[in-house]
Amino acid sequence: MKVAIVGASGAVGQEFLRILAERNFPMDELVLFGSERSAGTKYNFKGKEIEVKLLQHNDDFKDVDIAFTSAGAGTSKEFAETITKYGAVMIDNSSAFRMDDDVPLVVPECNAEDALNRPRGIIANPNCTTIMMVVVLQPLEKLSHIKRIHVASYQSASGAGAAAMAELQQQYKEMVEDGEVKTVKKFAHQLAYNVIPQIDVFQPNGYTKEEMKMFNETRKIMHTDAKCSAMCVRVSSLRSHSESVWIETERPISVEEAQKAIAAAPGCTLKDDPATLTYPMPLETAGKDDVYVGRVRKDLSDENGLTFWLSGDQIRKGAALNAVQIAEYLVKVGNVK
Ligand code: 2RA
Repeated sequence: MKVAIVGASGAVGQEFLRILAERNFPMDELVLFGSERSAGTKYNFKGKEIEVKLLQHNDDFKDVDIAFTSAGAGTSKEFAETITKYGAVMIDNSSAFRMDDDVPLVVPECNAEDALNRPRGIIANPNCTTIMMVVVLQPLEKLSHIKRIHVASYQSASGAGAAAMAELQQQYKEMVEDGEVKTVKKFAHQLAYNVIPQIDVFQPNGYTKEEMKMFNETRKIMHTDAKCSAMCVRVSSLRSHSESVWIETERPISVEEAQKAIAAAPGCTLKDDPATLTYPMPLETAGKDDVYVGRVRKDLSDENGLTFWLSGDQIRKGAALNAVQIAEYLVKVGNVK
């Protein structure tokens, strides 16, 4: 088994290295690819130095079985043919192919089998905010069909990449040292000591692209007709996204039923005890694999409504971990090359 990481120097690329090592992913060789800026950089993987190769249109992917790509939608589109032409499975972290009919969009806890039907050799990894929400919606959908979803997100700097995380830290430093923020490049506005009610670009309907991803991707992953109305907000936490979710189900679900289903669901951890001020927070969920859920309660405005809070590491379950879990599923069912 030969595995490639495209975009090895990015926040998600670096997480791939850690997760593949931690989970002892079954492989004989790992190759790293990157842009001109990162080519030549060496990274340690299980005690061995691996040098990043320049991503080019050549035969470098001939023997590759699985390629994890995380270098932006433009690169994924440009290199998809080069990466897949000899049969490699491309598990793509960008938004390039997510809504294409001939590309499965997979969260293993929800629709692992969809990964087996990939006419173009590409499997898309969903948007981080969507991944974390559907992992929790899936066990609730089994209790009663979810008709409607409202969600407000609290997304950390990490969602915008490693440089954005560094910029947030720089902004806090500038505030302390100079009394004002001078560096504002990665976000539309200063993020330190602020929240920004915009993630990605605005669409003609007034929603942002991030918000429309939650609407469209949720339907594709869960094979559902549920409608999801989202408000996505960037907050000044460093890593791990959180979400406030309201659902309306066909029949009322009790808090106890929901808590039990969430606690038993793969990929979810219930952390819900108001008496001891126990609920998930990004500071604690950063670096963890599961999506953590708390504050489960009835929606006071809707008899069939339930509301809860979730928090999970956007770089892990929201990106690299989900992709590795897709690959683990393909290995398990013997469906790689
Ligand atoms: C963000 N969801 O947090 C995006 C990353 N895909 O910016």
